[in-house]
Amino acid sequence: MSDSGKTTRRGLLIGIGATAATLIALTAGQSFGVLSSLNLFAPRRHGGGPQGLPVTRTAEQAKVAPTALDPSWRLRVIDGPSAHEYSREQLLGLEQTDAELPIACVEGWSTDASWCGVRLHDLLTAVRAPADAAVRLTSLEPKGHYRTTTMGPEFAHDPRTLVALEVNGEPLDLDHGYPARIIAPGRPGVLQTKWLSTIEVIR
Ligand SMILES: Nc1nc2c(c(=O)[nH]1)N[C@H]1C(S)=C(S)[C@@H](COP(=O)(O)O)O[C@H]1N2
Ligand SMILES: [Mo]
Repeated sequence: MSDSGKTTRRGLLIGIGATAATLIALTAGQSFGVLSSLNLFAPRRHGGGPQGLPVTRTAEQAKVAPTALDPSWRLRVIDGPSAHEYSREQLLGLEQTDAELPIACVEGWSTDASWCGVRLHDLLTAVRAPADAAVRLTSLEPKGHYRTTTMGPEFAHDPRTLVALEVNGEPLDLDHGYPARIIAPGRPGVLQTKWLSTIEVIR
């Protein structure tokens, strides 16, 4: 009985080891193909990035570091002729809201995080955007597939949709979208725009 118990346990451990190795091989192959390198792989591991959250595209890869760190950065919220500009400090001076929301990436990971920032709805109200307004979000990225996204009113006015300034109790890491990013419930990770530059009301 005890012998067969040991065998079973050993068999199980080998099984788990094999599964983990297969998973790593599959994940590495899927994400990087021939470009696979340990350096690139490390930050993408589940929970492996800064602030306990993976990173898909780093600030360096997106070439945003100089503009994102520039003290003259402003978030512009535009509705036709009505425009407001906010420094990060000014955004921090507005009412802050907490939201527990996941980032769910199509590459096969999803991680919960505690976000804090300004409700997108509040910023839209400040430019007198209608409650059914959709918005276009633009990143500081000079180019890239996720530089610009649009967001329908059901997300733009959700009370949990934030222009996030902090994650997990700390100012956003540069790789997570400093100085400000979008986080909204029920949206794929690709639409959670990092390094926000402009929010435009679509009329
Ligand atoms: N501007 C910009 N935002 C972006 C991306 C990007 O490449 N550029 N990648 C998206 C993808 S694919 C995901 S899954 C999430 C990941 O956010 P994180 O790196 O903070 O975990 O950011 C999204 N926001
Ligand atoms: Mo993603």
